[in-house]
Amino acid sequence: MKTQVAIIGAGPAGMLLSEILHQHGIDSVVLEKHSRAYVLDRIRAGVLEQGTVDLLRQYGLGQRMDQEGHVHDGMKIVWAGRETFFIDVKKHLNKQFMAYGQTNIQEDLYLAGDRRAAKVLMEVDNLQLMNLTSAHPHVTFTHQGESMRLECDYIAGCDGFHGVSRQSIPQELRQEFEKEYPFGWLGILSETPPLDDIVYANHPRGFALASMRSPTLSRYYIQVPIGTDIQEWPDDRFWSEIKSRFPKEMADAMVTGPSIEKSIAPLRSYVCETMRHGQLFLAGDAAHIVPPTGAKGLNLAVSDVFYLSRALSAFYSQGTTALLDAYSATALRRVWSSVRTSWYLTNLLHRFPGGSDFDQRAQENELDYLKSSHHAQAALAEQYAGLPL
Ligand code: FAS
Ligand code: PHB
Repeated sequence: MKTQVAIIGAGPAGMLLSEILHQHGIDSVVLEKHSRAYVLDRIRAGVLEQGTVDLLRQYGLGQRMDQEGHVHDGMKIVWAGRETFFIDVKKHLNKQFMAYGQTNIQEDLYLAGDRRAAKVLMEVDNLQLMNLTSAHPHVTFTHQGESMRLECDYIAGCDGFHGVSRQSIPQELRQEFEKEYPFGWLGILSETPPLDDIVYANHPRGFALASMRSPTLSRYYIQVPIGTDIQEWPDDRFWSEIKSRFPKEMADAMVTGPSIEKSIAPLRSYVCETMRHGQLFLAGDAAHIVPPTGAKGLNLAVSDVFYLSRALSAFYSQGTTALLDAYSATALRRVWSSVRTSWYLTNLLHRFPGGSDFDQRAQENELDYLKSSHHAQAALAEQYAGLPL
């Protein structure tokens, strides 16, 4: 097989890149480890920055999002059950953000791929990236029991944190930055009407978050200790706990119901510097992980794809490699901005086991400053809404 760009991974990064390259007349083949059903079964992100929304609309991928998504002017922060304030993104930046599930985006991307008969091979195995520093790299893999070889000009590593692409960069060329947080998020999806706003809660019992996927689908999270066994959290216990972490009027407004999905995600940050090795370019979780506190993971995957697709389009249309050569530095600048914002919000809103009384007072003062300062709220609004691409 031969193509211009081999894309490893059919998650949001891989499928969005394939779609944008196609619209710029660039051929690609997408190679995915799992089945489409498996990929669609994963419940993940829910909040889209304005830049992500604009990019999806620009490439004709926003119709269902605009019909079913929920546009927000800002998000609420509640603190120890008493102080509530609204980070008004619309007022400060004249921007909004969209609540629309990653699962829906994934479905929209697969359907767009089907409409153009995209070359997406699912359930490939034993995938290896070869000759990355030559002008003619290739990928070997097995598919439906057959050994295959895909010749290409470039490889986009969109295979997530546990993929093979980042591991194909020699260790000595990778500078890696990691931070593990001492807690996780227990999340549920329920077919119940959500609260009107996305609400982040800092409470002595721990962090909590109220979000949504549609007017009839709610997404809630609570901070839980590392190593929590999900079997210890039947629905009744979850609902009682999350209500205890919100002010009474919000807790009373929460409509409870059976969970249709329940999972625990660890919180960590990771950044791989460099995002390029020879003809291999990393995009999305393959290169970086952020805690979901800032709703940045999926949006970072989209910004990587924006920069990489722009660079590949410049190469194939004008023969210039300047944007390809600048890709890693350009993408990493935005990655670190989102990593820092996610780190700031995670420290602001969670209760750290073993945290000192000093840490607690400093956190409370930060919340008090944020509540009372127009400038502090504008700065957070700018970061939460997403910096310009
Ligand atoms: P993905 O991991 O989504 O996709 C990578 C794809 O590559 C997968 O389909 C995988 O099967 C495939 N793959 C892996 N190895 C391969 C191989 N060797 N060969 C071929 N294919 C291979 N972000 C938010 O903004 N908000 C959230 O609330 C949020 N919650 C999350 C919860 C969980 C449990 C996880 C894991 C992540 C969450 N994220 C969240 C982040 C998430 O949305 C990612 O940022 C997003 O999926 C990134 O997309 P991709 O880079 O495409 O990676
Ligand atoms: C979600 O709706 O899943 C969500 C919202 C905001 C976050 C993280 C996750 O910060």
